[in-house]
Amino acid sequence: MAGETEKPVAIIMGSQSDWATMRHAAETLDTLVIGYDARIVSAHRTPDRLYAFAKGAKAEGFKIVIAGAGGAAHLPGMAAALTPLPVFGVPVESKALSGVDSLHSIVQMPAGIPVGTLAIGRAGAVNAALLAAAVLALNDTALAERLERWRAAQTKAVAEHPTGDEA
Ligand code: RP5
Repeated sequence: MAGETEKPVAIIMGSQSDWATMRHAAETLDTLVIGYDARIVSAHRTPDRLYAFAKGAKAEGFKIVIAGAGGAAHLPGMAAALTPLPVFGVPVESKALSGVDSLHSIVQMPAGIPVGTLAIGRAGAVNAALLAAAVLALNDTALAERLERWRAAQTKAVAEHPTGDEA
């Protein structure tokens, strides 16, 4: 069970196969020293688990839910319908349609139930974690400083000129 401040982020995903993508959200949270709990919660295969998780997420102490799913990706939207917490959706790259199906499933929410939708795949997973960090940093000065340092390091790491033989 997540503590009130120890694990403010829940990372949920529709399948074990989503972990290859969602682990990038976890690693980004690790870098910023933000606690999280990662769980497999499928809207289609484990609907009762989804209902129990989403209804209880706030009481568990979570502040933000990051939800990744692929294909007919109902997980973020269903979670958002069942919890008052902010939900950030990560479209997982699917084999059949390269994640465009996931993106459309997650981004096209009807007015009234928002899901903050990120990019397909790794970029979306990383950015979901960074967005969660930015929200949590509003009430956490130490985290705000860590996030600022992370961004400064990223800027510093960009070379002015490319290297290698590629044209
Ligand atoms: C979705 O179906 C999952 O989010 C996953 O992206 C996709 C495929 O799942 P597996 O068949 O690999 O378990 O529910």
